[in-house]
Amino acid sequence: MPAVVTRYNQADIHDPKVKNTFINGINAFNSLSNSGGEIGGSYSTLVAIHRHPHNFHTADGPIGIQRFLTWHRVYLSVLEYWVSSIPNYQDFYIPYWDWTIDRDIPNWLKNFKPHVNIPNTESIPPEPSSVDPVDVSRTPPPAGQDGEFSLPTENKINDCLRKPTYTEFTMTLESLHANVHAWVGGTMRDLLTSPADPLFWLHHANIDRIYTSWRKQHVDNYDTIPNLSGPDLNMDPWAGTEPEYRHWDWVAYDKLISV
Ligand SMILES: [Cu+2]
Repeated sequence: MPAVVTRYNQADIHDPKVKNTFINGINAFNSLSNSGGEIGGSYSTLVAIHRHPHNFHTADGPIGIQRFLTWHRVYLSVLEYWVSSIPNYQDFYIPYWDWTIDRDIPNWLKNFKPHVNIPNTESIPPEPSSVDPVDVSRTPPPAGQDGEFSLPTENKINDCLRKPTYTEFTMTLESLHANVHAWVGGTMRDLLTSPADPLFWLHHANIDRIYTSWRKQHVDNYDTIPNLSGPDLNMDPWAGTEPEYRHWDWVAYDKLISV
């Protein structure tokens, strides 16, 4: 894992170099071939891991509920690890999109919709014949108008941060997070493709920031830690267990939320 990374609010980034590092870093990672042999070592194979059975959403059942936040926490760090390993991109990090304030797709990312050849298989490297080509698409409602889904409000997030137990907190947050996927629409709405959209990472960085904020306000006891044991603690396909990622110190946020 890399040394300490600070993730900033995308709206506060005014240095074009930082934005270019994000966009060009993902493009460089996306241009690596699928056949590096390292799991998740190219953008398309990393995206593909989100379609493999690693039990990390409520839809996967009770264990998925408990693994959602930690699993995605590792997933984000793995992207930062790989992209920052590419020459010239050592400063790469994932900014976060605070959709409670910025109620539209960030302008600088509106045209960043890469083409990703997602391997449609669990074997790494994948067979060339089993690639699911995706051109990132989005279908948000017109600016200023309500669509079928709405972005979570600050009030909703504050209510979520007041949930006293881990299970209540994570279930509420995952459900609010799903609204953002549905609001963006297109590639983001389908869990088989969602991480292909670069917005996925900014959205999940905000979710992780909310988790970090909640964590700060809750000491570890039976009710405030994920209810996991045995192999469910392993954040497969990567090494490391939930307790190791709970109080991570290699990622920081410029601002946390206190309620
Ligand atoms: Cu998500």
